[in-house]
Amino acid sequence: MIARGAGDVAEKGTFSFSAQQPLAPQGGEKVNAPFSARRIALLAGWAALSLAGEAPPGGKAPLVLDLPKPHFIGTPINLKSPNLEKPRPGKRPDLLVPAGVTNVALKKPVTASDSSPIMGELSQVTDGDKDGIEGSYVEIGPGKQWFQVDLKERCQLFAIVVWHYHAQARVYHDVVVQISDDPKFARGVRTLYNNDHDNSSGLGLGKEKEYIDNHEGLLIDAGGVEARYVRLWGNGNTENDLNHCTEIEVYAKRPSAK
Ligand SMILES: [Ca+2]
Ligand SMILES: [Ca+2]
Repeated sequence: MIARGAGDVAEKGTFSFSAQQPLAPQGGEKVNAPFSARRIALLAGWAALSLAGEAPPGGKAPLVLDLPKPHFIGTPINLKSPNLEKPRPGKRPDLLVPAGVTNVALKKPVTASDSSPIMGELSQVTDGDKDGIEGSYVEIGPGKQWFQVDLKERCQLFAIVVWHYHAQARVYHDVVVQISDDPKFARGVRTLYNNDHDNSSGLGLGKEKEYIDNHEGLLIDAGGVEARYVRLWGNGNTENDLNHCTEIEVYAKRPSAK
């Protein structure tokens, strides 16, 4: 039995699951699941370094994410989409970030191409709730749309994490993440991620693969670029043509922290 929601409008697809292995905690990340003692010690050690404001050896350490609970396991075998990535063997590779980065998107203002959500509120994109349950996502109109976060100041960005909706296995189409210092994205736009392989959204040909949204979210290496605004584009998903967002996190250094 698969949870339904997030704009389901028809019995469009049936998913089944071929593997039943529980998801293991990911390196550099924590989930609501048991930890090994060694792993807790590693995380505690890194937390102590962060609190002390000291860079670990090499100046960087794996980004530690507070991941929500998984809602499905295994590989959906009937989920078809062009340009879909192959199942990943093992854990997601760690993303190394400088000490002291924080989620500067938390509680920041959110706008969207559709200012009247069908379900939820735009503020839910940055409210810190990443759960894959009813009531934890905002739904906006069909087709090509965007969500945008105003960080309120120019920050140095190292990682962006996006959760669309993860109560059910689905693929969101034409995922493009851009940054700019212009709230209208008319100038100075840089694209950090684009999986629109056929340019159906008209933002340029994307080199990334489509992926199945899950509790891990999409982790994007921002590489230290500076910007005030982050925009997440989308163009429907494998269940319907609506657009959803559960949370956007932006791990960055504020100007005062440099
Ligand atoms: Ca949220
Ligand atoms: Ca496309």
